Amino acid sequence: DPERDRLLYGHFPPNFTWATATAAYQVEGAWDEDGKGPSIWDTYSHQDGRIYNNHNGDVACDSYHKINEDVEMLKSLNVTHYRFSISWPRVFPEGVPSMKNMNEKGMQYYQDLVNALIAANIEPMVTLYHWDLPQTFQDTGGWENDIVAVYFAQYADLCFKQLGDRVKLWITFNEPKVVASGYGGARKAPGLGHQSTGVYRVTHNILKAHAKAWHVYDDKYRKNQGGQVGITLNCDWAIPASESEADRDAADRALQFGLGWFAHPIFVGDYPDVMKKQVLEKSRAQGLTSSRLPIFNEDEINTIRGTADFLGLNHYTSQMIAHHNSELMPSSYSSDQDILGWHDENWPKCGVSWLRPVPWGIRQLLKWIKEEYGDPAVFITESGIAEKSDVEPMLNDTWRMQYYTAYINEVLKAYILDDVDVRGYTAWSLMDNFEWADGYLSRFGLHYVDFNDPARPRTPKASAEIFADIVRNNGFPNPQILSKSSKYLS
Ligand code: GBH
Repeated sequence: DPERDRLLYGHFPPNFTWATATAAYQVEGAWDEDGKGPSIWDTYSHQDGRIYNNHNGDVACDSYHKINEDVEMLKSLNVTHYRFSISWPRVFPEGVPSMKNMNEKGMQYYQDLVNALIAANIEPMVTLYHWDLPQTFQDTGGWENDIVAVYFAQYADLCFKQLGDRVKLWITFNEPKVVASGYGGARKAPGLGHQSTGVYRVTHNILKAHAKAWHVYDDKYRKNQGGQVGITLNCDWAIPASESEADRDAADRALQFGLGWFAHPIFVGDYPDVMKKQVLEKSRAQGLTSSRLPIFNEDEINTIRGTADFLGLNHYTSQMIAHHNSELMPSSYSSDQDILGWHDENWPKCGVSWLRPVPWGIRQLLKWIKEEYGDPAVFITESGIAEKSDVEPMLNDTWRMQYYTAYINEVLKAYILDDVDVRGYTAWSLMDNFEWADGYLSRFGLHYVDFNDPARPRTPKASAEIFADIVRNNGFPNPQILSKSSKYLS
């Protein structure tokens, strides 16, 4: 690919969406203030040994009390949008949503945040679910219990009703794959080990919940509010380890299990064929009479198909993928795929082991999505890189400048050279925050946060200036008018 390592000068479309993202549990703090109910992440973080150094999100960045500070940071980055999430148990402490059950003070925080953003000419992009399920629902099975899908639609309905006059971009779920992993043995709430069946039941219900929420918007709000509702999926690009057919099929399976699991039901209808075949065959070989992957009936297939006005994509890294005959037992989402994935040793490292920058991977994935799902509108809803608190340089984060410059330039190639309908780019994250099982050890922010200081001061890292420069230029000006960011492209 001759374009791969070359810099492309050019601009994104005039209405391109530039954003940074956060999530409620990772930044808000105030975990039990003003009537907020506990979420599964409060419960999980408060258990001994779950999180690095037993950190938790009790205070986090204290964003619940720092609307002005957060908006000032956003202004300094020139962004057009801010992606944040609503904490379900902050607005409905018992989980069950109704106007009667609404926690006025909790909802007021989001009202104030939305108003402050709009006053600053920054549009909100709101995620309804970034992993913090009300604990009350977990006590009856959480996402493995299909009634939660019904409650989710009611929750979405009331959020549209309260905020939809000003919020025009809604994301139902952030990374359902990761939500499910919390039931399948990953270091995520609720921390269960229901690996081989739990993960599939969870996502089955999340797909139903997503579709219900989209239909609520479509039926009740779209006409008057005129917004869009999508879903955010995370996926690494999959590079076949060799030219062999087996490895190319394996890379395709990685994408079908990784992205197709959700994108296929939503953009095409039903789970990907290869996933249905693979899990059924494995299940039979294991002695089960039916597949561990649940089955959608015709009605469900039709209700879920077509329920995304856009695809949100969280993309950080790529993997080499080879075919691998997994052991039959124990069964898991991972072994169901019959693949082996790894990072090429030449890719640079960063502060988290799962992430190595491969800028050209984002362009390949965007092209794949365009072809596979009929050219949907795509917003990159997260992308970024981390340093480790104690080891790496904090403010002079040259490698983050390189990361954003190179990744965004590859997104530009997807737009200009491949004609991908990419609508926006979002940096993860506005500031360092509670990085789930890593606690405050891994830092993804464009702003440094001092977690030892009760005031949680925010300081721009060097990358903040470069990101703001790219945003101000809406891309990469031509060689005659070099932008600051261009020097990070070789
Ligand atoms: C995003 O997930 C999340 O949406 C965001 O909240 C988070 O802060 C951000 O990434 C940075 O991590 O530890 O080896 O088991 C990105 C997808 C999926 C990447 C789970 C890390 C765990 C790998 N993530 N994965 S490992």
